[in-house]
Amino acid sequence: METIDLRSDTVTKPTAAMRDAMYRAPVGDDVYGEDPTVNELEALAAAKLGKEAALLVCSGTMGNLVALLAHCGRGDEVILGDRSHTFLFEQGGMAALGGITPYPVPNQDDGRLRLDDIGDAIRPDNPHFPHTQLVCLENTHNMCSGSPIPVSYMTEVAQFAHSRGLKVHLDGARVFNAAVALGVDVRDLVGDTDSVMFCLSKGLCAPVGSMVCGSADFIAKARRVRKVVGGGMRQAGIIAAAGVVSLEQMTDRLVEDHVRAKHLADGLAGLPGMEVAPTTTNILYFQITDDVSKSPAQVESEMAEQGVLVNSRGGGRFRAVTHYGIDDDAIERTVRVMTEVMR
Ligand code: TLP
Repeated sequence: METIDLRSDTVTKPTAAMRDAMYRAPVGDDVYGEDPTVNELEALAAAKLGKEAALLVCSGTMGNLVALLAHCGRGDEVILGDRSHTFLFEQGGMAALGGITPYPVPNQDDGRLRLDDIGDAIRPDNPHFPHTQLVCLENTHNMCSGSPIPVSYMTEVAQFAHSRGLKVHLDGARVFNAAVALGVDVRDLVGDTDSVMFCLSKGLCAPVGSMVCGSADFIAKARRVRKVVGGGMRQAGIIAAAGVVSLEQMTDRLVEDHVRAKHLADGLAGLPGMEVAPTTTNILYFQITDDVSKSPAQVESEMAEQGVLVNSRGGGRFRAVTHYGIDDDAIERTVRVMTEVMR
């Protein structure tokens, strides 16, 4: 029995086309700027995102950190969501390594930050306060049901931030999921942001890697920062080759993952003791209600015994993420297993 791994889209393995491209990739020393495959990937990513330049980094966490360190100096402050990945799950790297303070404001259930909350968080020019430098958004929003945030909102926040002298960084780990779900070109979604990080190694199936995109000047700074955090990779074309396949072949198919997440949501919605959050991308949250006699840990282990893995988020809340390794049969089997476990 094959395991159905719904813990994350990070579990995706490289496709046959990726392995082939990795095998054949021409490589060189990227710290000298001499890896042709890395250069190709960076040019492709910049063009896809509509930015002047792009930089390959090891991970999403490194990409966000590099972007923040390039935008901000020590003592600066960043406004971001209280449920954002950067605030919750990146070890406070901006503070630990960069002397940057996070100023969290409430994420609404669809992942947005209220403009008033952003406005209230901007520090006046006063020696008691740090300098506010940056607003960070996340799209799709991982902890807010994988919500895609529309172009109009992205523009509204960017215009507001820019009018107050702030820059905007987007944690777009799953920005292609957002673009596909909204039916827009990813360029339009990120057009008003000053920098974007997106991941190759989630739904796009590459084994390693994320990209930071922005103006040529910004990426030149980010390249320096990447080196000091140990991200100067040498023959990284082996990794970049898979990323090229991600961008050329794997973006449009993300819609299949969204349809399957919706099927899973529909299948789980009728089960007793289960509350299912709405989903429009590949991330689905569900909650085991208090009246269920089994503990969340028991539910999780009974599912695992039957070969279905999900991510436990505490308090009976679970996350299931669809991806390239999950087909229609896997969704049907998951619903069958959950029906049995919840009986
Ligand atoms: N998210 C992972 C875990 O860390 C939770 C996942 O399984 O969803 N931004 C967002 C919005 C993310 O969801 C993640 C990873 C990152 C950044 C960090 O990317 P990596 O894992 O490549 O450092």
